[in-house]
Amino acid sequence: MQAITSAKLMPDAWERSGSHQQIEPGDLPGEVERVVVNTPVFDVHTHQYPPAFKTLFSAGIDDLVTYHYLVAELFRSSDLSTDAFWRLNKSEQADVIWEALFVHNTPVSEACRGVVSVMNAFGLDPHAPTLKDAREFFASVEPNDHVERAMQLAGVSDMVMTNDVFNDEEIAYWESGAERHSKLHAALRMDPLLNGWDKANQVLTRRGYQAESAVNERSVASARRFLDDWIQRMKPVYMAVSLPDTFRYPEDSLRARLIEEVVMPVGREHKLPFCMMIGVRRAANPALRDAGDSVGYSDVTSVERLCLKYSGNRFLVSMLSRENQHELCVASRKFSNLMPFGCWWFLNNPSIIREITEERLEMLGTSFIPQHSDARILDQIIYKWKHSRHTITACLTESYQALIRDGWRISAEHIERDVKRLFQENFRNFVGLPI
Ligand code: RAT
Ligand code: ZN
Repeated sequence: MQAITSAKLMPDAWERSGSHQQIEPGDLPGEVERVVVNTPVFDVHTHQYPPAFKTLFSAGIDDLVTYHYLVAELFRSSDLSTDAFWRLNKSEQADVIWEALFVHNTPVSEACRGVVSVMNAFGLDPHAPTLKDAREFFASVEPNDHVERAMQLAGVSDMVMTNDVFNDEEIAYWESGAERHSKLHAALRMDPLLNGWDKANQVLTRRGYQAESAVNERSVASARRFLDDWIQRMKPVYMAVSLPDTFRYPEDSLRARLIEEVVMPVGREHKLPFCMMIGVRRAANPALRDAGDSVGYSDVTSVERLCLKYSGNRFLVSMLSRENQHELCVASRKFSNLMPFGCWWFLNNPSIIREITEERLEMLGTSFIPQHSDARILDQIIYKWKHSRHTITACLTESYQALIRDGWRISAEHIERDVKRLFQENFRNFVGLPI
């Protein structure tokens, strides 16, 4: 009795929300779509660079059509040998792919459909027999304007880059003070450090950070100093690595020692989350180069052990295998220092995004980061976000419909709050950027 009386005195969630504009069930899909389409997104993992990083800046039709996802698809629809393909220059490669995948076949795959979507966004004809007009169009676009236009068309407010501190070409731009872009945030990527210490220690030594093949005191001190210096220079929003499906923690390995003695302390000191993308089997077919990587089932208990032992560190985690997604949701329910993000690479297909996003909504509410674009070519943000928004709208609509069936009244303010959290706030809070 007591409980009922006090419950009546409390304003209910509806009144607390300050909104009285209940959405009629028939209007719900349109309303969710309106909010999802109009809420700018923080793209938490891309391979973008500012135009001032000239050779690394990638945009336009030849880059789009030679995207490594499409290179892999070419060899399923063409007799050309990989050797012959790699002997062609980029425009010739694009012509071959265009002919095979867009002229002689219907471009129904996700990566092909992406090119169609981008061409339409710029008023180009995806039925064109050649790439001539598209080339002329992109040649006329000024790179800085191109970045602004692509971000605006994609509804992207900010992007996180992938900044490989072991890549000599990239670090030359940083050292020369090449102009940055205020909406392109750095991410300190360190794959060689954790996946190939045998070479990484030589790079460190060559750059003046004396390291040895053993992970001893001297190597650890140098590696930490190296990261400190690059954090100072890049001001990254997180440190990142991609890891193979065989990644285990704890284990008796150089990688585990480097994580414990270098990455974790540096992360705590600089308050930087550690982003782990787990499950890639590099060079499954080396002849395909960048397109030759594959996927493997990984171990989520290793992630849990890290989250438990390093409760003062934060972990952004994406896993490549579809079979790992449910376990990653369960792990995220146990550890608030774990933030699952995105539908990575081979998962970035509508059918799988749908499944993963529904699973996450059911198990984590709105406390996750639904997607990242992984865009390597600037224009890809347009299609990747258009496609993801379409699927996220469907998932959210279904969640709200279920909630309405259970007696909840939904308002535009609820939807706006949720989408803002998913598209901006979860990431900003996790990495410590202002909302
Ligand atoms: O999705 C991709 O383009 C992959 O080749 C990788 O870049 C992956 O996303 C990574 O960051 O390692
Ligand atoms: Zn990536």
